[in-house]
Amino acid sequence: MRRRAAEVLLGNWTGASTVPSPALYPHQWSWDSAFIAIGLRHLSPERAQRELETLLAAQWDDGRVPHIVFNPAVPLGAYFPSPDFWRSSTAGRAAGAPAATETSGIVQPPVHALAAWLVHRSDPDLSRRRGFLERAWPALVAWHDYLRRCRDFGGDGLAAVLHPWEPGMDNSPCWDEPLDRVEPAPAGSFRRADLGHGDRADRPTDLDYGRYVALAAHYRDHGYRDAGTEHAFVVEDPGFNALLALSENALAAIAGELGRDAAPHRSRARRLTAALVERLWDEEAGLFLCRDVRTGTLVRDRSVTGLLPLALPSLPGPVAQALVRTMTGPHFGLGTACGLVPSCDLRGRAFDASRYWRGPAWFNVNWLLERGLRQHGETGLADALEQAVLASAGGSGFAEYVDPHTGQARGATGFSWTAAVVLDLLA
Ligand code: 9YW
Repeated sequence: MRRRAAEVLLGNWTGASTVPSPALYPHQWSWDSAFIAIGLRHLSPERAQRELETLLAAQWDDGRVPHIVFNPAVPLGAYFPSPDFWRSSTAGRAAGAPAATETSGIVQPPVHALAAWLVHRSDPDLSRRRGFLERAWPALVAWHDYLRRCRDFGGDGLAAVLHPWEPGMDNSPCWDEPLDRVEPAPAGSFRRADLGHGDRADRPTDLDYGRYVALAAHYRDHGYRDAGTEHAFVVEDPGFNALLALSENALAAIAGELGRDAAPHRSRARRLTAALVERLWDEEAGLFLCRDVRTGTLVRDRSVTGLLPLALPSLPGPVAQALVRTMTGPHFGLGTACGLVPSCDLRGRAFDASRYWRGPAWFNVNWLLERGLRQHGETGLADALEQAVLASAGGSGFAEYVDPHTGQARGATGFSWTAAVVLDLLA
């Protein structure tokens, strides 16, 4: 199993970073690289450091870490939206996009400080010799500062996402309502590349894509400015903010290693955790919900993003216990209907066992939940989930995602973060 996972991960290495999937996603993706580095550290701590360094080298001057760093050697038609759509080096100039590297202009969940800390710990001597944390520190701090300074649209200390690609769960049912306001780009105005590599039934719909394109084009046409631009889609996502809090804790640990002041980062992690509970916790649903900032209302759909705060060590005990009940109850079925936690409510109006983030189980998310369970003393459930992740990843050819009922592969196989979390669990 370890050998097969290593083959996947090393096979997807391009020389400076790792692609999520050679055919479907032939560039570098932000949160993929964080999970990849967490797995890669068990094969080559130096490569794991380089994975993160390559990503952080494409950071914008305003602090944002772009969701895609494009490989100039890959033909434009291989992935859509390609660099000529995002035009970061020109359209993103005022926001400080790099001049020599093409990137997207949106972001993904901030798992990077956590990844950097875990990578450091896998070989502290090498890390110190290469000055890995010392060099990553300013970039990681600027990244979190960007989210705090530019993305607090709700004014409550939580970071908001401006595009369904930003929380990393593209077609989650939670975005249906806020996306209703978005006029889709006309069908003939763009060409999807993803359908050449995946089953249409496993992917977002054309209507979804029309809206993704319209939102991204609007952001681009306003110079990727956050303030002073009318944004149709503004959402507070619990998973995104839980990962930010987790990464603030990691920054505190990194600060300790570097002899810097850890206190501000610890207190930010505490404040984020408190804001999550205050603003997004829903007692009746038994999980965190997303908030549509434009209307000020909570979105009622249950998504796995609402379970991710379980990864936070300082979550109040009763909240953690309620999350465990929800995870193992009829809506997510862990240990009964499902071996892995599905991406959304098994009983929800939109559940679809094949379609991307509307039902299938994903491995990065289950890795985070396994850590959360362990952290909150649920050893039996964590052990069972760990075994299920390993069996399901191995049995599906390291699939991108799986049918949560049958474990059957969906999307691409030989997927990097699936192999990476396997390596980490086996270590
Ligand atoms: C896209 C690369 C990315 C992941 C996202 C996933 C998908 C589609 O693939 O995004 O075109 O960016 O939803 O979480 O990072 O694996």
